[in-house]
Amino acid sequence: MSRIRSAALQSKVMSAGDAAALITPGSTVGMSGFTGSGYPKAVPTALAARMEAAHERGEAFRLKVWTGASTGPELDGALAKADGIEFRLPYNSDPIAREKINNGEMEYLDMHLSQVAPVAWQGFLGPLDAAVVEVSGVTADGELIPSSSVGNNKTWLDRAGKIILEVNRWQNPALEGMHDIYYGTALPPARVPIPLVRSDQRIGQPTFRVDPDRIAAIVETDAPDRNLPFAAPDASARAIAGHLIEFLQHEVKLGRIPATLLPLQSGVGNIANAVMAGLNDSPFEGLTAYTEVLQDGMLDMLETGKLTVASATAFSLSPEAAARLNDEMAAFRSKIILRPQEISNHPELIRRLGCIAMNGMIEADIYGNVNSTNVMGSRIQNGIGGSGDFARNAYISVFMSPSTAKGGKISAITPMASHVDHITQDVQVIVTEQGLADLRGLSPKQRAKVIIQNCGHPDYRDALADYHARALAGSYGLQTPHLLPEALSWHQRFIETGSMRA
Ligand code: 0RQ
Repeated sequence: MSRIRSAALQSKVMSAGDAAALITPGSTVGMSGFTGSGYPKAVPTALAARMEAAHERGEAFRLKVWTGASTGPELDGALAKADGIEFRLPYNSDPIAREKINNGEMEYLDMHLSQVAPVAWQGFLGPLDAAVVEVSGVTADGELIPSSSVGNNKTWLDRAGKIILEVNRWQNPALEGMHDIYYGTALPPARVPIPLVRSDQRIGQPTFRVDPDRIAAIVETDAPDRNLPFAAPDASARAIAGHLIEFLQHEVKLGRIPATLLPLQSGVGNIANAVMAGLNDSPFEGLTAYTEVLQDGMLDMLETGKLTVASATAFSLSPEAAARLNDEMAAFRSKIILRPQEISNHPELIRRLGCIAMNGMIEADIYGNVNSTNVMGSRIQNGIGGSGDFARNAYISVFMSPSTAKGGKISAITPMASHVDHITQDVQVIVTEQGLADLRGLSPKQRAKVIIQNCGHPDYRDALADYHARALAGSYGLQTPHLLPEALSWHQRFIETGSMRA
């Protein structure tokens, strides 16, 4: 049975190739997609083929591409490979696109994910010529049933000159009713409080509204989301999870947070997943999540009942977990709410709910400034994603990483961060497999002692302590002591010798 229940819209169905031909070189296109979920699959692939053909004829064909966050190989991978992206926002984790960005062949604006929709409305990014949005169905009265991510789709659908829909039959029909699309946002001075006070609250409607006259094409697809499998938690990830859970238990014991904790936000990746696995085995009960993406660990916790509700903007599941969710979507629907990313990541709501934010990092310096994005200060890994939205506004903001990277050749704790995404004021707890540094209420010099002692790897700890001691003796000022010619020398040594070790 067709997923397009509106007879009027059935007439707009065409092939991916014909739909792709509606997008002209140089235009700005807003696409759906958040992690490997809910991104369009057929039209970008057809677009990449058109780009390659144009380039062979010696014609230019590149686009400015906006999305929710990262997407899949059929979108970022295919377009980057075709050399078809001139400008990309707000997040990328595709390896081909990453290479192009780091080679200077693609412009990339790495943004706080909560700010993308409001910034698009402000208008300085220029017009949005087209939207290519995956949905899981169209209702009889022409409203759109969102897919496995919401991202910025509401904004793309509201603002794009023309709309191309991919209606993906692979998405579970039981997704219908899971989403909460809030239509009450506005730019100042018309902006009003967002009436959400609990993670499990619905404040919007389950579908996107759209003017059917603006829909230029509908492409029917049957293609899976492609997310990467998670590595099983290794010893280091388990140790990080252990330190963090012990810390949370201690906070509960002291009465600083309730026994059900506060709404959890967890980043993506191996360590974040290990923390969720650890929480699933912990004595905590009745937990809630107000987060950006829902990954395997949270799905497990929803299944065991440890987690009563999870609010997010997208699924970020391994293929096995996605299959499990798909099998039991109807049962999960009452426990999961997917919202636009301007709501899932909204500073007002994160501050009100008092989220416990737990995100990965590339490096932290001895004063607790955190680099989430730029390796050796200049090579982008992914992007800031939602980490800034959550870290600044959280009740407790935690950053975690193994204490070394690249087989021990890089220390994740450095004298000075080579790039700063999260200033020391936004970083309250740092955790490595070595231990946890609770930085709340500490001055920079006090922070340095705790970070070096608790989080530094033994191979680098003495060198960190030595740097700090010499900085205390020779710094221009003593608030945040540094020896400037030496502060980034560990990074320079890595670039020159392949190791930070002296
Ligand atoms: O690279 O794959 O080439 O080996 O970074 O590192 O250790 O697997 O850890 O998957 O948790 O990612 C910060 C990148 C950590 C992630 C970051 C290299 C390392 C490896 C991955 P390889 P790990 P994770 C909300 C939260 C920003 C967005 C965010 C991230 C690769 O957490 O992108 O927080 N965060 N979103 O080798 C050089 C170092 C390194 C390093 C790690 N110090 N130097 N390379 N790596 N540390 C969710 C969303 O926004 C969707």
